[in-house]
Amino acid sequence: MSASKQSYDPVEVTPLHPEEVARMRDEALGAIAKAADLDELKHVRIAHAGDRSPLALANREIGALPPAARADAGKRVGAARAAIAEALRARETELEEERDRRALAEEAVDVTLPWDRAPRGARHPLTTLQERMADVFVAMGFEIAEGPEVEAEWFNFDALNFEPDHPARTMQDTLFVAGASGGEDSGVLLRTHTSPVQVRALLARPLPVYVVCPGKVFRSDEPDATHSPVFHQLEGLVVDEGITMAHLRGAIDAFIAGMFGEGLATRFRPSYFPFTEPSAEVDMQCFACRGASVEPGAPPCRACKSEGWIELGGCGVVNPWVLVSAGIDPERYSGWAFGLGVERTLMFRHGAEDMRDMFEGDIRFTLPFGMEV
Ligand code: FA5
Repeated sequence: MSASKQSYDPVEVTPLHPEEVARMRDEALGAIAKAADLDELKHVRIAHAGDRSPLALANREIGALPPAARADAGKRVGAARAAIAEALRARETELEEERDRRALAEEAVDVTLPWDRAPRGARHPLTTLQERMADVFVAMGFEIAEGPEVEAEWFNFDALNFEPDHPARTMQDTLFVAGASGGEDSGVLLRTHTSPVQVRALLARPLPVYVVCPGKVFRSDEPDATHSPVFHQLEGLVVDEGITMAHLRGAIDAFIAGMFGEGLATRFRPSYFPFTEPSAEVDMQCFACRGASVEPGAPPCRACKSEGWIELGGCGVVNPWVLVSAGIDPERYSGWAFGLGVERTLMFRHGAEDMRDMFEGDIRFTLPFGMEV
């Protein structure tokens, strides 16, 4: 800093020498020209035109000059600062234009490209799983059979050996289609399982019959985490000569290997269905923990709720009365059948906690299953 005006020492005001002012100006102009973008220019502005820049500091020295020298020095410094300000303005305009040009090029939209008005849809995970389950049997030589969702009571119950007073026939379990009188005596209902397709297939096809039937079924169940009033089943039916429960076990094992991989055990637990005798509930060893989660201290398993086994559905040897209903000689032919729940399979196969997510239509549930069309 300079001393008082009276004791002016020319050595201390070197910054005001014409060469020095010119050097500071040229240095600033060089830095401005070199600034590659607006950010860099901002730093150059602070360094060469800010309050602490060399020329601003030199400007403060003017007061320390003898009065005769002040005007000259003031002009020099003023001209240098004006040149710098002008160069900053010009470079800023240039860099702004360059930035805008780049943004326009980078964000350019080709309005001639083809586009989809609506996002592409995909099949529901239940549909693809149902097909995959059926495919395992198709690969073993089974055919796909179908039947109506609005079904005759005879196919849904009578032909399957349900007694006239069986509780499943009441409105508590079954959704009847109102008859002319408006009551439940129309003889028409929403099928409660895919088993009526057994009888339809036996009536429509020549023997032997090897079919699977995927389809929608209806029950007057309250929706909760593991129940839905509308759900899907995969029915399987074989009727041929010499068929036993051993063939059923083999087919179920092949299905599990096809869907979940080799080496998982199965077990049959005694059960009751009017249309199979003997009947069983079929369980598979948990594919996630392979039964290990039942061991004391083992980490819990979400797939089987640490039970080690997963319930797949019902099955059994076709009751001879069903064969008789379809006009087949039970002395010559025998068969087996099973019925698996597709929603429950999706739940344990993919760790879905709540069945309601499957039909509430929120794509946050379906998207992780992929966009298979
Ligand atoms: C039956 O429906 C028999 N027709 C299965 C059968 C076929 C047995 C052939 C023997 C021979 P069940 O009512 O247990 O059985 O249902 C079979 C499967 O459907 C169950 O294991 C379960 O996975 C599924 N299921 C049953 N009720 C519901 C429901 N409300 N919501 C979702 N899934 C269900």
